Amino acid sequence: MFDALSDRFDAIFTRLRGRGRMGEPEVDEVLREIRLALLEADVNFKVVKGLIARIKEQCVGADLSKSLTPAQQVIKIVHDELVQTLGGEALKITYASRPPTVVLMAGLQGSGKTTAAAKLARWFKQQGRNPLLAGADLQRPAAVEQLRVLGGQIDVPVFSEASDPETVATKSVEEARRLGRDVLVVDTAGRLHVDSELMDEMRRISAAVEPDYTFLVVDAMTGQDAVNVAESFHATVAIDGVILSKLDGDARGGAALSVKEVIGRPIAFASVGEKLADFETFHPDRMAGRILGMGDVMTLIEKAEEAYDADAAEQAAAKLAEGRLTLEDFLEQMQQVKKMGPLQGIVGMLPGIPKELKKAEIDDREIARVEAIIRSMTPDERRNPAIINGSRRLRIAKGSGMTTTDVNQLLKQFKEVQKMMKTFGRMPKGRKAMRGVPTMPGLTR
Ligand SMILES: Nc1nc2c(ncn2[C@@H]2O[C@H](COP(=O)(O)OP(=O)(O)OP(=O)(O)O)[C@@H](O)[C@H]2O)c(=O)[nH]1
Ligand SMILES: [Mg+2]
Repeated sequence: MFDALSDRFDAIFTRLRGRGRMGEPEVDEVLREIRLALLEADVNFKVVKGLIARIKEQCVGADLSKSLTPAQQVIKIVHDELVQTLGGEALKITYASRPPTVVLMAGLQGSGKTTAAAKLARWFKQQGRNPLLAGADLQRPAAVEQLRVLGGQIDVPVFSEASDPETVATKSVEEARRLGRDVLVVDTAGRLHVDSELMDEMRRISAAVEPDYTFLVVDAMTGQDAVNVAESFHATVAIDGVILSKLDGDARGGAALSVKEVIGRPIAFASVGEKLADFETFHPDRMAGRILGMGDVMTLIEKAEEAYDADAAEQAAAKLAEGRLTLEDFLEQMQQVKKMGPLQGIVGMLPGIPKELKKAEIDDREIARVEAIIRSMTPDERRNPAIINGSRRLRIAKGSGMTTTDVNQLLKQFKEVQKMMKTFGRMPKGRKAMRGVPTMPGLTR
């Protein structure tokens, strides 16, 4: 998502950096390019118009002609304005003083409501809450079952019954109180289009549960219609926040980004895949950074911390500092990296990584091969690779189904990592910033 837009900005900024002083004509030219890039990414034209006007106003106010690095200044202005357009700060949930905190899901058919309801429940669990899911989509017989399956995966109970959506919603609040559940996420039925039937149902459910938050799930692939849909829902049930779903798709996505500006409610969460863990708080600054090609270090670190065992990290760090990294550690690190999900996702978030590398296929199978080789070694060999002679090499190659060249290559690679780690080890010890961020053996090739 946003790849095309990100590429465009990359090109614009690269050209911009080559510039010296800038007057109004030069600024206008850059703004024209930015405007076009946004429109091509399907950002709503009214949103683009406002954004460009604000950027221009600031560029002029900044008196770029006197600035030593006008390019940097322009980039910063564009960045800050984009952050504002995306909602400024990330949404913080305020929990109801009298539980449960009720969250109502709204959205068109297939937008990802049910999936997002379960993802949200998982997220609340991670926040130390005790959620209950309610299935108030009684349109499709399979809808409640779908929710139950998802609830089962995250160990969150699901309440529903064969009556009507309003009754289910009302009873689910009572059920949450009875079970001592402090958050209630209510899934609702969607329609293909916004129609009076859907709006009536939403209005009735909303009146029945008096939600603390009504989240509108918007499929990032829907294009300009997303803006109209958001306006209709907002007029009916007062949306508190937007959940952008399917951000992992390859649509241009700009329309979804316009929703905040149009209804004046923030994007609260981003759904970035089909797995229940593919869900994150939406951070406007990080998203702006990602779009403008500045990487997304914070999300990366959060992801790493979530997946990475802190103790193992500290032990590994201590070994690194002493230059005692063994192939066993190497293997362990690799498994940790694997836990973080497809490498490509992570590499894309790193700042300063050349575009070509971001696009390059980073092959998880490569990691599997390295793993196979290390697993075919004896513990002694893993700890002290120097003892691996010709016959051992042959045995390891056979055992792992690889060639001796593969084994040699890995050993050479490991030596390089070891050397690199020794350099790291000379850095002051206990650097907090390094904690939880594993080194990535798969990337040292
Ligand atoms: N790739 C991807 N697929 C998603 C995402 N969110 C949902 N999906 C998929 O989109 C499809 C529809 O999702 P649902 O959660 O069932 O959508 P819904 O809004 O509840 O649909 P209705 O109940 O029919 O209105 C499912 O196949 C999901 O797996 C996402 O973030 N990324
Ligand atoms: Mg559903």
